[in-house]
Amino acid sequence: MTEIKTTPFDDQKPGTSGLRKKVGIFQTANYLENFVQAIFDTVPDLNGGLLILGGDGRYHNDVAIQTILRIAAANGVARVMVGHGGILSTPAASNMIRQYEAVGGIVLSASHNPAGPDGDFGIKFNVANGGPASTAVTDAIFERTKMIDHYRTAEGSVDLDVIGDSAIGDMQVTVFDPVADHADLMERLFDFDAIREMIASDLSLCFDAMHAVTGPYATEVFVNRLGVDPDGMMNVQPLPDFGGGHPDPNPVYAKTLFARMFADDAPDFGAASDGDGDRYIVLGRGIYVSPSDSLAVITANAHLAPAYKNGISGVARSMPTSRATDVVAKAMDVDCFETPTGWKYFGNLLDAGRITICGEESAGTSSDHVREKDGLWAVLMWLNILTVRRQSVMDILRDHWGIYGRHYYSRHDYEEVAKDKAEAVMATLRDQLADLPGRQFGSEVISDADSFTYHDPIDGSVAENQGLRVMFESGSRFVMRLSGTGTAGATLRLYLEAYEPKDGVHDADLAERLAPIAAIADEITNLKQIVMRDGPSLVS
Ligand code: VG1
Ligand code: CO
Repeated sequence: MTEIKTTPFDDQKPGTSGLRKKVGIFQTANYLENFVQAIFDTVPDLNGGLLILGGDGRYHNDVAIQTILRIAAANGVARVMVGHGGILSTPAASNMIRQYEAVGGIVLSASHNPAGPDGDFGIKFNVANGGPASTAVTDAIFERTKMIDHYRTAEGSVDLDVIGDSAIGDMQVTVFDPVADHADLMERLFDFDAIREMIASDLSLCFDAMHAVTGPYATEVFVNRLGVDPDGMMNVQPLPDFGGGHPDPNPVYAKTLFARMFADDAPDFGAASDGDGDRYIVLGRGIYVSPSDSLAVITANAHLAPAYKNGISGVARSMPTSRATDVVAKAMDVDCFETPTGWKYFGNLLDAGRITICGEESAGTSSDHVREKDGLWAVLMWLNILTVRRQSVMDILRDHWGIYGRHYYSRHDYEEVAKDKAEAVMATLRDQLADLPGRQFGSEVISDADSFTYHDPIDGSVAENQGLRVMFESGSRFVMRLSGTGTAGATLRLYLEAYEPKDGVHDADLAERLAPIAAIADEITNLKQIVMRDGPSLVS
């Protein structure tokens, strides 16, 4: 064991989902080392314990894993379990931590952000429940990075391509195949026999893994266990640069899948996942299911899947996620919690058994089977629902809107704008919040406006400044917040939502239906003028 002198970096504060920076920053001498040592300093239980380690396979993954293994050995970790080839999806990591009772896990991912030498890299620490560390823990790690003056490291490395046991110093290293455990878990939750039968008889399916981590997991589940024709599987080979693509499953970046699902000979069902396998999208023939709607449909239908047949204890959604799920929860008479953006805020509710299902507008949905969002889980949940209802995706959505009404929903991202400009937009809105209620814009009257504060009902912690909300009497809403996952400039997110009651018009054009709310948001915040853009750079 050697102690290496180092000096702090001042920018190691984790964001919504870990520390994310350009690859070049992570390649700076001691940058990764400092952050990893700060984790070990903050979580002393890792000494003598089991650590789960892996990443989404992006560029620099393998190098970073060897560095972390050496630091782990020097900090007294008893055993590390690493995904084969250093690859581990985020939901599989969460499952491994729980299944093998690890003290925690380190997941290397920048999720949907592009990869490669000029792309992004990220590191996230998950705790013993399998979920992302709470803000209290990430704040403590950040404090530690500001005063770090040395890190510990050992000699050695491990061949990540060979499954089996080896060692670095006294630390045992096990390279394992993570795919089977996750597939087994899915098989315990869903009715694979019924899904296999439906796929064999009357459901055509295609799945796009976007050259990211989900490929092997999806192949095992869909092809090997459910009999899907391999022709339906797209981009299943994980690549360090994601094939030059952008593994963010949305209408813009999953263009090929969208084209396929909107073609005349489209399959019945389409889905995709993101860089680290925690997000998903679902499409039917000629229809894209908005992630907020997907959460609501899953909430209303989860009891159709074996593991959820006794109902759900409650549900939670992140604040900017549409309120479609709230309407379902009310009808089912279960609690619906509204949490800040980021999966870490669901952990306490899941651990306490207050919720069974939770999700975000950004295409993450999951349940209490792990403590991360789980893309494949959500896709399988849809398939399980289809086996029972025997309807098209489009008919399921139409039925849903006919019962609960429709929340037209869209997110407008203004990416890579100057930080001061993005902050000026937020300040413009924040300064008006108190005066907005009662004001009329066209046919819309504002009922409420605030800055979202979350009071965790389990541990009493408070999270302030989690986004600005403007609510209308019609049930419509817009929300504005700054992204906490970007690596260049600031990304301003504008979330638009318009409510149409159950007997209203459910097949209007999405952009047209939301245009009045977008115009009001722009008028109040002066957004386009301040950031000097004609419109968003990404609509999802
Ligand atoms: C985004 C999403 C958020 C998600 C987070 C991590 O955060 O909005 O819902 O939890 O990414 O997802 P932000 O702060 O940029 O809005 V992932 O798939 O990158 O682990
Ligand atoms: Co992700």
